[in-house]
Amino acid sequence: MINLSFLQGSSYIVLGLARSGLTTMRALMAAGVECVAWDDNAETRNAAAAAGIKLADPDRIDWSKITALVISPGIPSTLPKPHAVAAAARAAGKPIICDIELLARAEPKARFVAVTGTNGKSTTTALIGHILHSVGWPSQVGGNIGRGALDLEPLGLGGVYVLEMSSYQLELVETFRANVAVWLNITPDHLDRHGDMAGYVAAKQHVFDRQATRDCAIIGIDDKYSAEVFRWLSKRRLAEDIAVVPLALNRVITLGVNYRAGFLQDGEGYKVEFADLPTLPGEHNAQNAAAAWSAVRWIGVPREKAAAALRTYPGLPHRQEQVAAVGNVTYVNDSKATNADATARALSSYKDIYWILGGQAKEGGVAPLAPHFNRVRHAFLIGEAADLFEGQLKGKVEFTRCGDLQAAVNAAHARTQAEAKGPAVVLLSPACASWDQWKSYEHRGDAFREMARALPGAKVLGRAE
Ligand code: UMA
Repeated sequence: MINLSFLQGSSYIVLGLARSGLTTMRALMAAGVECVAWDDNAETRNAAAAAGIKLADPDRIDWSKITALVISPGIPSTLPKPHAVAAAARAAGKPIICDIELLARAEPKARFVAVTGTNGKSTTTALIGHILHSVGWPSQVGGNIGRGALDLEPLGLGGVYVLEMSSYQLELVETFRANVAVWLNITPDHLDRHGDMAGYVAAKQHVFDRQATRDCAIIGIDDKYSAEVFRWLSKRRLAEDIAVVPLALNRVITLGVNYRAGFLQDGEGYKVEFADLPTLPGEHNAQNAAAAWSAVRWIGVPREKAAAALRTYPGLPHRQEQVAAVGNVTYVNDSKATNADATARALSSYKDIYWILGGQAKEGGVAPLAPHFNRVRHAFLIGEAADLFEGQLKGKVEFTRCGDLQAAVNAAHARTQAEAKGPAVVLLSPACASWDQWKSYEHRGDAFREMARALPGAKVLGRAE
């Protein structure tokens, strides 16, 4: 846990009591810092009170005595409508920050790597953490990837915090400075919280705030918004002496890293091949690897060691995670793919796909995935989106309406046993949120993993979750 005793004498309100808020309260309380908390969910509040957390009464907060509001990133402080406590904090002129700001203040001697982007940020964050761990570099991984920033261990001088940072968190820091800022890509997402695409880009762009001499900005430049941000960064590089490392798909770029599936080449011409790794399939993972490579090289990891560590990356659950094999058929859990863009990445990584999709559809459904339909042997529809997806697949991909995930796994198993000749993939990549039938994408992915491993003749692949 991060030591916050330097905050003694100040007073905080913590809003939201899930992963971020709970760890913040624990760290503040352990350090003897005055703090109270609130959560709109009564059950969560009661559980927190039972664990010794002092609750605030949101209608009776004396803001004159409060130093700052520490808000959970999932709670809006501006758009679409500020939470009442956030609005009150703003009216009282109090800062609204997140846990990562407190981590930055608590660890002024450590270095920080911040990873952002619409897709790939968890993999890149985990990959950087894996490489640093493999070479014995003192480091900790947290943030949006799932571990609250104040739950991490103190590192001090020489240590490196590797933080996945969402657009929400980037809007809630004041002094945080990323010594290495990684921007992977950007496509429309979370527009309700940022108003429009320009607002979303601006929020993510905060990852480069306060960067100064000897810091490094790593940026994927394959989409038009990111290419624009790269142009802005390039001007800044000259003015502020920041290293800027562009990453580009399959084209040679000076002072950058180019990549394609299973392969990257750095600005010095050094090539790293990691083809055939089940944990890093596809071009999108090559971008993640190129970003992680650039980050650890900047930190100081020798390139041979970084290359060796890329090859031992174990992968993350629910992201193209190989969970089981029945003969030649591999079962892949990509439950984290809750939008078409993420599913496109999975579809482009395999051939002969038996595709399980559906849930709560996002705008546009699976229409943007049409260029990948030729890789799909059969689709199995689940959840609320079945009507919409049926219309979008009709005449293009053979499909079966299955209702729920168990029925889809059974149907996919039966069909692959009957018709798959060579290697094939049963891919759960829903392109939908899970909430119509599951608590979360993790819940859905865990269920898929169990179902696949329970099939007759199944061999367990990957980690034993
Ligand atoms: N709550 C209220 N009032 C509200 C809304 C929520 O009291 O109006 C309460 C809820 O009852 C709940 C808590 O706030 O108890 C939830 O807060 P939260 O949504 O911030 O959830 P945490 O568990 O604290 O998780 C947050 C991040 N969540 C979001 O940004 C939505 C986690 O990212 C992050 O891993 C975690 O902090 C630790 O840093 C998740 C995420 O979905 C993975 N991120 C988005 C994404 O990746 O797309 C940005």
